Amino acid sequence: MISHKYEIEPMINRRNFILGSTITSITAFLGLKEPVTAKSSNVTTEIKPIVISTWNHGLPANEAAWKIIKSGGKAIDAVETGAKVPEADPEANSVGYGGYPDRDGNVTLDACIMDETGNCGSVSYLQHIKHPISVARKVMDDTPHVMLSGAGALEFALQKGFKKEELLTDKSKAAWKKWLEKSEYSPIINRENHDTIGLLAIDQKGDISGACTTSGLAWKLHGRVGDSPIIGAGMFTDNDIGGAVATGMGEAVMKTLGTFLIVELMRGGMTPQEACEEAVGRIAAKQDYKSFQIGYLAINKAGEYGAYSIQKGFNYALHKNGDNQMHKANYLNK
Ligand code: SD4
Repeated sequence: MISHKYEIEPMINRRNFILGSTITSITAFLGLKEPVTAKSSNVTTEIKPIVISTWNHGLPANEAAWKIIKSGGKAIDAVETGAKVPEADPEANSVGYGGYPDRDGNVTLDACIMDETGNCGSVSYLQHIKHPISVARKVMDDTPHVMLSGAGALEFALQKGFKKEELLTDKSKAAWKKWLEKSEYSPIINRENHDTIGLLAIDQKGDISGACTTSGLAWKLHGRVGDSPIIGAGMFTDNDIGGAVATGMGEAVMKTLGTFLIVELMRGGMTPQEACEEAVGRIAAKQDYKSFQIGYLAINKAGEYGAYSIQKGFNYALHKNGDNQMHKANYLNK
């Protein structure tokens, strides 16, 4: 297991390493530049660019992210660009524009982003801005802070040139009105009326970044903030080790700082799959896990990935070796 810092091999040395014709032709197929290797101590590992993200809306998000990776761009730009796809999609009723509102009819958004240097930014309880992930990026890039919330986050976004918009679509409003008829909050196990997007990417330099964005639980209490904007809960990356993202009932993730835990478990030697399973196990050990869903995705520096959830039905999009496909995660509650 890789638990050490990688360095990019100088161009001149690359050819001395084990990059055979197969790798070269795969790379050509992907349209990537010449293969790059990463080296630590005496171990040389081929860098394997990858994008992985939660749920069905991960497929178009991965496509957008992969375009950036393929052209030699940075993982941080890839995950931001990918996250913006469902944020802008009115049919994605759990993210950004068109997201289901809280029980009082307000669409309130949470998002966070983290780059290869360990820098990160986040917004919580942000209203009227279609792309909270880009506001989180501005918090990261342009301020000494990590998180801005509520009215202050909105003010900051407007100062940065973001447009104030109505995010509640007619369709989401109609769904809310229907819910109001009974005003009962009864989570459906798989969706719980929400499907956050979390993305992780490794670029051609081997750098890792992550992003997570959501409108949170539908019909939540006004003011409720979930795990998605919390660094180490909804998403965490460490460029030496790997990264993880979470989806599902945010309260359970926050109680265990799930994505930080996964990265630390990988640092300790677990594979991404083992780490996701252990993190789900930590929740199951102390919480009534049969009543809610949590899904985790993780990648490590070697480009290996893992996925695990509490309940059946968690799926994810994986862009790897030029192929963008949906996969079903294994799960605990059988
Ligand atoms: C939240 N974790 O607000 C988010 C929601 C989510 O799939 O992930 N939905 O609790």
